[in-house]
Amino acid sequence: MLEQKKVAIFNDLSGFGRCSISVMLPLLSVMGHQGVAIPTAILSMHTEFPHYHLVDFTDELPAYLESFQKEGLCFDALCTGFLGNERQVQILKQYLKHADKQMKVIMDPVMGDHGHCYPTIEPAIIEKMKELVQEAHVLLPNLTELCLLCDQEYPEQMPDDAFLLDCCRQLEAKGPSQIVVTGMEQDGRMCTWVYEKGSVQKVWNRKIGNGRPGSGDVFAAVVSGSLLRGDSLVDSVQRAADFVGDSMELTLQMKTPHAYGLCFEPLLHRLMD
Ligand code: PXL
Repeated sequence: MLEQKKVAIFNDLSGFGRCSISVMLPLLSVMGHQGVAIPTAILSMHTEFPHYHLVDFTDELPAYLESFQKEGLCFDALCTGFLGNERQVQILKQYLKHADKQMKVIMDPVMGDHGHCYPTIEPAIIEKMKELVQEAHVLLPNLTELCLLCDQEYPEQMPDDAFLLDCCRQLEAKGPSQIVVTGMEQDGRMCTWVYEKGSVQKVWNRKIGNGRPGSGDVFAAVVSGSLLRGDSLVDSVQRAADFVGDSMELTLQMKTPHAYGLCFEPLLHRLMD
């Protein structure tokens, strides 16, 4: 590899529990890229642990981001994840206004799951998020987030293709042309929808266990890392879904507690080529 990609990771940094920047950095590194942390908050552990300690980093973000611009440092890609408050969404939007237009923006619009918003997600953030996702090239919502972004009721059954296509077209009309909808289950298997240039491919996987904290971050990092290596979107999604599934299988064998996230480290070597 003669040229490495620089990937900014705009997300929180949680010490224990395998999520966000803590998992995205090693995954991007093993795929040959240089990860650059932009922490939105620093936590001793993620918020599923009752005694987590959180230091909010929102006030520091404008100067932190400006320092990259002053040094003339550009990124090949920017990955965004959980945003803790409306101001962070605003700061990110402002940064994107002046950022290099070549930078691939890959957003996981973290807001909820299984038809419900996470406790920190207030209606005002959802409205801001609708504006922010217009700046994404690649969008990785789960079904709950897709519905929130498109003002649709969350369907209790797996939605039909027409529903998903309609939502993706609606989003594409305002920005992102590559959309990956995760977290759909049918007949005991997981289905990931890959929308690109108006058409759709489905990626199927075995359902193994129940999602763990950070599995979305592992998925997003592998999709991003593969895309930056030049793989197609559907191949990147297949690789990421397989890696999450295999990590989950290993995690269940290792019998670690749910909150400890995915034990993906012993499998990192599989992403090297
Ligand atoms: O993406 C998982 C995640 C990320 N960041 C924080 C979290 C969690 C899951 O609980 O609490 C702070």
